[in-house]
Amino acid sequence: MVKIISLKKEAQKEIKKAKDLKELDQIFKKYLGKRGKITQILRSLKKLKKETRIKIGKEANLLKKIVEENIREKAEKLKEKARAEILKKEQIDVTVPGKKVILGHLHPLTQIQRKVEEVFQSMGFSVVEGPEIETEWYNFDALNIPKDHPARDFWNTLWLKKATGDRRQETRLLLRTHTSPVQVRFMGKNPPPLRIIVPGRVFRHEATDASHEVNFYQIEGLMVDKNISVANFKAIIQKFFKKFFGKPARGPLRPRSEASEARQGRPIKIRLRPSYFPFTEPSFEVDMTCLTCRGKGCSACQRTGWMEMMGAGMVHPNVFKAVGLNPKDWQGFAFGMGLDRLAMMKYKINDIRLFYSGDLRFLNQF
Ligand code: FA5
Repeated sequence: MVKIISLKKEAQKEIKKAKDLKELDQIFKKYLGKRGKITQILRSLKKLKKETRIKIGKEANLLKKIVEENIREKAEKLKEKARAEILKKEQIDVTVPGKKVILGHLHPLTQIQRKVEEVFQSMGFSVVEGPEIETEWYNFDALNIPKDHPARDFWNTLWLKKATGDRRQETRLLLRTHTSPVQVRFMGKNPPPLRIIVPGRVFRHEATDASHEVNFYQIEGLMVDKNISVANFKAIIQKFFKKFFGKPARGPLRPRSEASEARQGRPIKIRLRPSYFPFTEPSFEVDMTCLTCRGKGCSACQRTGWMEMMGAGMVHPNVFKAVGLNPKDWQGFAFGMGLDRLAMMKYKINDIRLFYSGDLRFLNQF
């Protein structure tokens, strides 16, 4: 009897102390499991005399019921506590301010490229692309610049190493020095009439300064049809400049529109200068008033007040012949515009190298 009373106290103390269901399960096994303390008392009953067996049996069964009940109640409490803890963890405080997601934006040169594409597309031009690794033939020969022609010196070229002993490589490879090879690639596959622009990266092995980079972007333009003349080129390019500089750029550095420049007595001027390119005849260069200094002269325009924006001209008969077209049937104009320089003028940036600096203080302004 004494044993039963002390066992009850012992079990109840342990049940009260149990911190989780695992501990409670151990307690169950200790007292009520196969070899549990209470189970053993119940099993030993049969060895007792009838009178004692009835008395002890009654007490032991009562103890079993009480301990079972205590364990069940404690299990409920522990489960409830665990549920509350999970709920607490999963709680969402809708009033907590959200975390700010940092979004990037398009590079200013990409923004300018898209704007240029938009303007030319509105004038019926399609956007075409070509490879940055080009063959010597497309970059030079097909553009009427044969080997040993002095004009090859205009473009300081980055040549790619030939795989040694590779006889199959008939033509040398290079990093294209301009977007003009795409004129030939496109005309070779698409019969005129045609109007295309070709934006893309070009490479030159030359010293950098405020308006020259080793790696920069050009936009080639090509229009081929019957009866095309320099007048058509002038009209298209004037319209382009008007549309491109006419509207203020997005971003904090908004250049004044052509109209407002004109009101100030300082209109944006464009001039055509006679020039020479082996793949156009006649050839010219197009300059515009340097908007960084408004024509006064600065480091960006090499103190001339003018920024050279593009080379251009009427497609040379030899280029038409290289793609199997009869120059007597077709005429066209072509131009190669410096995209970086357009961006410099649009945003009044005085050094081309800023575009490639990766400096966020610069880039975040656009
Ligand atoms: C050419 O590259 C010719 N392919 C352009 C052309 C196309 C002429 C079609 C006729 C017909 P040029 O080397 O001048 O020409 O370059 C054209 C433009 O690219 C320049 O007017 C200038 O705006 C830009 N440019 C040239 N070199 C650099 C440089 N190192 N860094 C940044 N922009 C440059």
